[in-house]
Amino acid sequence: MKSVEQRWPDEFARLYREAGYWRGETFPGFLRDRAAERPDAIAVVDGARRWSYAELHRRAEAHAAGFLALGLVPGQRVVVQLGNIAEFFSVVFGLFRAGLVPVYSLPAHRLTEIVHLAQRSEAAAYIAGEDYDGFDYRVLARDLRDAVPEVRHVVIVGDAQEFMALDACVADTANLPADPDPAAVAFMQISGGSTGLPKLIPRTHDDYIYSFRASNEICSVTQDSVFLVALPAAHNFPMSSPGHMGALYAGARVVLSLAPNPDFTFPLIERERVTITGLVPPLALLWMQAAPTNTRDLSSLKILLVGGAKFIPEAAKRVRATLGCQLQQVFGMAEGLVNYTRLNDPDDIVIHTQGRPISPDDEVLVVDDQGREVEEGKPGYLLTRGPYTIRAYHNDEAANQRSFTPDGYYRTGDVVRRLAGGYLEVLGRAGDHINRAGEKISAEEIEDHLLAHSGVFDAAIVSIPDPTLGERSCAFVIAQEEGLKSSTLKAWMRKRGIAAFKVPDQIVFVDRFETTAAGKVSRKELRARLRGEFLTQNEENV
Ligand code: OOB
Repeated sequence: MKSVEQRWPDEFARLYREAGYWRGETFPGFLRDRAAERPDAIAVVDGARRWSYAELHRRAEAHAAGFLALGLVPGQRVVVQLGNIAEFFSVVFGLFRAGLVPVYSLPAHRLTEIVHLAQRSEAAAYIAGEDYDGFDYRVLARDLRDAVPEVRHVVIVGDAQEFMALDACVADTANLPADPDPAAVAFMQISGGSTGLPKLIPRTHDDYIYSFRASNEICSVTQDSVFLVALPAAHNFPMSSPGHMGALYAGARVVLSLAPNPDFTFPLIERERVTITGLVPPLALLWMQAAPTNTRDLSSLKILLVGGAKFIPEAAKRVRATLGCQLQQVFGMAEGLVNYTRLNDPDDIVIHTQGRPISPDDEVLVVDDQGREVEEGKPGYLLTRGPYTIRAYHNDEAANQRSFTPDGYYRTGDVVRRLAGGYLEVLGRAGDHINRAGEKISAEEIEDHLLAHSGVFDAAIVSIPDPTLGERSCAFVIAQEEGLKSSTLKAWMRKRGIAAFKVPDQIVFVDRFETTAAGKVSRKELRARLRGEFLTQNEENV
């Protein structure tokens, strides 16, 4: 079994420690501290359930012992697929405490993605809720166990049927091991990258805690804050910018919403006096649209973070007038680097830029095709390294070769302009992925799925601008089966067990892909041309 590591060269690690970014804190360590300092303060609100810091800590410890009693060994990976429920926190803090490494998947993921994550991480266990949003994860668990027998343990929150119930997964905490090493990998996030299947992003206690501790300062999160988790809790953005982890670090209150739309969130904001939350642009638009007819009291909301995809200036301008709160744009990535507009920035910066890096030691390069730095104000590819940006993906040599420079910069794949003061404006992507309401979809991954259908001769996926989603996916398909319909293909894709957001929004059948005279064309060029042709033909409809 490969161990999970994330290593910075010694001289960088030394610098990051000396500068006080890496302080040797751990997830279980800070939860224990908060539970000791403010045991009765409410940590997590889930519907009618309110867990204090003491309660969350007690549950996490009991589960940590329970997980180890199953036979799991510190260092092993556990795929976690939980929605926005309180147990998300007792489970992940239990895993942290036991030195086990959560691999965060999304509730939308289905068998194909979960199998991939389990295999790539060599997971020994899977933890999910009985159902969420109408989907039964016990069925997925059975299929997973058939496909990947190495996943020996399944723990289910709620009615576990033949599996182990989370409530029963508790044991005496007397023999718990010491807290994990702060330099060790605490968990793995998944990348929304451009190529192939999702990659695994190992984040350490030291680096991740730094990112949200510093985010708390930038977003003025204190123990009096109330953070609303409207987006899926397992996403990096609502987790750490400043996110639920930032909120728990501050000793603040985390309020969970089962869905991100105003019907769910506005009543929660009123009831819990929510002060801060984060949204992707399409949801921010939805909230702004709902605000004029809204009857709920949203006056407690002070800060709205918007990120995950480009928030257009016209929309950014309207946040304060419609929702009565201050906007902070956030441009981040699960691999590390996060940029924020600051609370005291002038409106012009807040509206037109995606912020500047968290850390004085975030190194940012904006380069041309030859890797040479471009002048300030000129577009280029964004490269970065720093105290919370990974140096490698887990167990993926090919991706590491592609995604990191020899001197350790991460190639973000984003095209940006650097402006005065280090502010960044995001202009687009170099790679071929679709940013669908903040969910990143790899064109290659979906093409591979389509090509697996016997009626498909060839397929290319492109992103099309969409007024609500920001971007939607469009598949160009050359059929080799008479009468193949897009509804059939979509239904077939859903049955293959992939996240619904990856099923193409639109399928266009074509006779052939025009190639150059030489007959050779890169997928990238092909996608660009198909997209261009689509946009010219459908100008008024996009
Ligand atoms: C966040 O993380 P990921 O890993 O799902 O996606 C990262 C990518 C970036 O490379 C960029 O292409 C895009 O999402 N992105 C934005 C953006 N924020 C992210 N593009 C334009 N404008 C923005 N404000 O999406 C994420 C992680 C932490 C905080 C915020 C977002």
